[in-house]
Amino acid sequence: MSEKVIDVQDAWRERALIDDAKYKDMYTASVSDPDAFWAEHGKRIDWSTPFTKVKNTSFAPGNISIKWFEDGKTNVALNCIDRHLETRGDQTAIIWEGDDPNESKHITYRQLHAEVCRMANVLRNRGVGKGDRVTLYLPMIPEAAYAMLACARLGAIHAIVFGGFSPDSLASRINGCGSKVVITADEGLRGGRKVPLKANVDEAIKRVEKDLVEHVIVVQRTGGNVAMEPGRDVYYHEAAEQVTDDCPAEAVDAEHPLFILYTSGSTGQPKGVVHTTGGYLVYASMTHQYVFDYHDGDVYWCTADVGWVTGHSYIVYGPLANGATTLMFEGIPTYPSNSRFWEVVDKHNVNIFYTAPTAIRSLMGGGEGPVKKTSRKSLRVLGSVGEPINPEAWEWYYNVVGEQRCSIVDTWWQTETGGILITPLPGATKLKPGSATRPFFGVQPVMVDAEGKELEGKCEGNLCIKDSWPGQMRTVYGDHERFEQTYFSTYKNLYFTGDGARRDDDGYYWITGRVDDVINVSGHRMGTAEVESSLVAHPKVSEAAVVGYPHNVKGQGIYAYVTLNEGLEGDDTLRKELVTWVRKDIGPIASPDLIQFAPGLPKTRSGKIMRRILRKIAEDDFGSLGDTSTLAEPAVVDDLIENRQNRA
Ligand code: 6R9
Repeated sequence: MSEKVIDVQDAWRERALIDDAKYKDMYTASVSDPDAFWAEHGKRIDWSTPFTKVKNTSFAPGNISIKWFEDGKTNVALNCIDRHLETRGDQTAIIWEGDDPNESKHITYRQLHAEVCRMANVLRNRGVGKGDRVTLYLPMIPEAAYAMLACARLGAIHAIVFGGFSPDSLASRINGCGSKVVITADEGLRGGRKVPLKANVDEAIKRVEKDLVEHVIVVQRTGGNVAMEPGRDVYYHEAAEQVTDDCPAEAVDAEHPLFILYTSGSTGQPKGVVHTTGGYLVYASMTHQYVFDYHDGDVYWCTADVGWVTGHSYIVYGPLANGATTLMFEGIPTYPSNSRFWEVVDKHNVNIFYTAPTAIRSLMGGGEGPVKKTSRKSLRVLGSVGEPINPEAWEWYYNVVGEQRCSIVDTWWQTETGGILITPLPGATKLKPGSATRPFFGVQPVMVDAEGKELEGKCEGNLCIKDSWPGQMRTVYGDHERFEQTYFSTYKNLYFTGDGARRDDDGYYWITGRVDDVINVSGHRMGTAEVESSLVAHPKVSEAAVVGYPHNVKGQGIYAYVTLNEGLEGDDTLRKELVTWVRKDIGPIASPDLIQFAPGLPKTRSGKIMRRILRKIAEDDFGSLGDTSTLAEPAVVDDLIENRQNRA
């Protein structure tokens, strides 16, 4: 709990789009008359048919309905590409930096237009049109952005699956949204290692509904030898030779879906979060401009992967809608050395840099040397996203990376929110290390206690949002009831974020992390239920309970309590077997860090696992287990403590 306050520096304020007075004025306007505010800011994108209606939203029980700009028509690709051609056709839209430091290229807006049109024509020739779902399973190569924008151009809906997910996870997502077309690459390349993407797609397709996937389009990245199924699979470069680079953009309704992105929740399998066209683009572009204080000519770099929402909103859609130069990085922060991020900053004169606390913490481990040997003079704004940033990492980012010259924006948001909701603005907000500070325009955070009572002033509780903003998700794909249940049933008339937070005397928010059964591992969301169901599917496992525990680099690690079938003994070999099992089943990001074999789990008399106790033991903080009187068998707790795996 750092009480340090860092004032807005004159240099930040002088060049900034928004200063404190302007923030206050605009914020007040945005919440007192949202219709007028968003009617004005809705014009930041081009509309084929202008909207006359602005906000039409309801969080009322039984009637959750979110619509913005609903009678307007537009197209995201037109906004991200075509409208810039006249003024900035020759400006770089995307700087691509390969995994290998000797490989990079610049793609102008004019080139982007041609590439996206080609990709759209390749899709169109395979029957893809408005409303069709297309699954993307791609590495961080420009074709990932082309494919997203090509779908948008046709009014098709992309569903990106992060390249680190297993064939099984990919299969359930292809099935879930019913994609007839999959776009992938032969292999990915990260940190000098190859990722067998096409082979994974082949495995996945064996597990999806028969005959669902009609076409697999394969971008050649490494040139590796991959199996190609005649009639189904085609190399992208071959298909692209057959088409022109001219493709009309389909004007769609503001509420037409742009993409589906699967994300983990506290129960069941991942949900398909649906984002639509108009409101999403207005919100993504506006937050990108103001939060990063983006000015024409700036070079902006977000290190996320397009497989996550941050890549959608802040590598592709927000920046390109603003006519920005956005850098796309294929590699990892530690390859070929710990200096890589900063070398890339110098190579491309990056002004705005946006990454995750886990990356900062892992680089901190390597000391200041690898940072200091680079210049970083071009940097002006440093962003953080994905998990709470601890004050030590914040200070290192500020002092060492930014040399106290750059403002830090700790941006809190979620897949569901489409864009940043709580954040400093560089020219407006005094900073407190570890705090995401204040709400963005139109966002009304509300703190509630466990009973749903609204808390006033300084407090600690559960973070909810009172009213809709244009970037909000609209539904869970194919399951609106689950949408209502997950986000609007816990507290009436409020969107519940799943996060806990504290609010201080200045009205600043300090996000403390998830209060539900979601763990955040290196900024990646994982549902404990998903890991548990993977573990219990192993033939030797009878029961499993998974919790998060504090991890120095990852933020949270995955701690699994596993009960084996009668008569079986756990050992390190079985531990490894279970880790491999989960990696294969879900993907490497779900690998348990610690596994404790537990003859019994602490349960209430009604059979509910008492996760609170399991969390405490996993945290190595068993002195304060709280009330254990409702346990069916109190003795299991002693065994759990004795054999705990995290002796911090
Ligand atoms: C954008 C993104 C969302 C969850 C969210 C929260 C955590 C994200 C944060 C943060 C503290 C920040 N989170 N940003 N916690 N400070 N600046 O990460 O989306 O993958 O859906 O994760 O991440 O717990 O609820 P997503």
